[in-house]
Amino acid sequence: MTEAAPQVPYTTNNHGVPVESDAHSLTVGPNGPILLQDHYLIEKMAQFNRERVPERVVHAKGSGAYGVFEVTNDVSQFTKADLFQPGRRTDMLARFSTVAGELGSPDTWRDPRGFALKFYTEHGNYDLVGNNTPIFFVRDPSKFQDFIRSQKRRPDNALRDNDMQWDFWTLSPESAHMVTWLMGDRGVPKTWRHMNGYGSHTYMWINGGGEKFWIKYHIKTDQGIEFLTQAEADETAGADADVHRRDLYRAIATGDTPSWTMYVQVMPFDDAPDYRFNPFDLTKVWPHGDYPLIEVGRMTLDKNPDDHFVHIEQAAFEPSNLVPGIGPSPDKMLLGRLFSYPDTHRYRIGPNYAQLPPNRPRSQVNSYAKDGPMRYEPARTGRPYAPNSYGGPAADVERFGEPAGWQTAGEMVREAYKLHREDDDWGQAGTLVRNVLDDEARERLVSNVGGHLLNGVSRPVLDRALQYWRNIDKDLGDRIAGRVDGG
Ligand code: HDE
Repeated sequence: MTEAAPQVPYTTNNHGVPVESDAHSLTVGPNGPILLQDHYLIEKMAQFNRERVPERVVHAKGSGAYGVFEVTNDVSQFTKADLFQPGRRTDMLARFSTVAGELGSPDTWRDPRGFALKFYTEHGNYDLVGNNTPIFFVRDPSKFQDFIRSQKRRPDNALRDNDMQWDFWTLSPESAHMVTWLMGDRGVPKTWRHMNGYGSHTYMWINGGGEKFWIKYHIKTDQGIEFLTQAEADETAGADADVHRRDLYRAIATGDTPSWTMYVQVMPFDDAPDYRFNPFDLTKVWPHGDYPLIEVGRMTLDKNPDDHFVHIEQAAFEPSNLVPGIGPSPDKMLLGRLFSYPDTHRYRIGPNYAQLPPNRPRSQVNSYAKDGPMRYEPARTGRPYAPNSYGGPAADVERFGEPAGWQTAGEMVREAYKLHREDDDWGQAGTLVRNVLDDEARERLVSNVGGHLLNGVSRPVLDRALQYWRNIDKDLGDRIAGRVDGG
């Protein structure tokens, strides 16, 4: 038996009992059979077999860090949310991710990036679960599962398949704006530090007087936007699949703390019905000329997790975590998401996931929930029901009783949104190509799309894809067709 050096603590099993060896199982003689009473060996093997929780069905590969959000402007006229009040500093957690790849997939695959934020506010957790894109591929939650399956692996050969991707996109023209965005420079950020985040959906803000506003979040990188070309991304995918994870960890560890400035666009509540676009359609942006950016505050990430699994893999973000002063909007995608996330957490992590370190509110939790697998926090009251006459919590209707709602009535239907006067599937995508991109960015877009289409997309999907790009912009579509036919 060797004795551990004095400064090293002795190994124990999971129950704190000192173990006899780190290296040798208990056998009958040095060559002999292993004994069932070697419960430490059994504990090691059994624990190992249970080390994984299911990976996220989307956004599996990612990483994140803790930080702080500081308010830098007075937006109290628009929201009473405590984290947005002047002078307030709120601890937070951020997680960045790719969407379609699995847990071990390269960080530099062309994909949107998740931009999930959790703010530990005085009134519980506020989660802003956005992407690095102000828009999305579809506008009805019923199409999300189909969309994701078209981006993931085929059931027969377990390969990703560009034909499948373009098949879905070209049969779903509402994807045009987002696909244009994805195929452009921002489809592969240089690092997570060099990309913007967006709330993407429209949300509601409510001020202290009960007045409501529609808002969109923009979280702009203070490091500047930088991207990788397709060639750089492909090379990096092989050289360092974890390049973005590594970059964020290194930056924070060396004190090069990244920060982002949060802005909102604010639309008066009554503008919505007659706005030129449907302001709740997730495939549309609100032009800044209509609703300019208003600064809110700065988020800085300054603390790496000491255990990735505990703090990042088990982090549970959910758009339904809305605090007083912030509400949802009639965006059908957002309303679908309000159900989906807590549901996946109960399956992926377990019903008491809210007690784990990254998810535990820093404010009081006076819920009546009790029991369930892995519960370790005692119930808050000896009488687990409301109302009770033994001092259990009671909803403060006076302060928090007003739902963040809007008026609605109508027949039950399964229909697309009613169109506003400038709503269509191609217009904003065309504006992006013509008015936002410069010549070089347009050329890279042609090259990225051409390369993608030449990689396994066959007729008739290919013909539809060329028409799709001509619908976005005739000239651009012709250039892509030239690339594909000449290729
Ligand atoms: Fe998600 N999404 N999503 N999503 N999403 C998940 O939740 C879902 C959508 C986003 O770092 C899942 O915990 C539905 C839009 C991020 O942990 C799942 C719909 C936007 C993350 C889920 C959408 C997002 C997720 C998988 C359509 C940007 C990673 C694991 C109605 C505005 C969060 C999980 C993290 C993760 C469902 C669409 C962003 C399955 C049903 C739009 C950043 O619940």
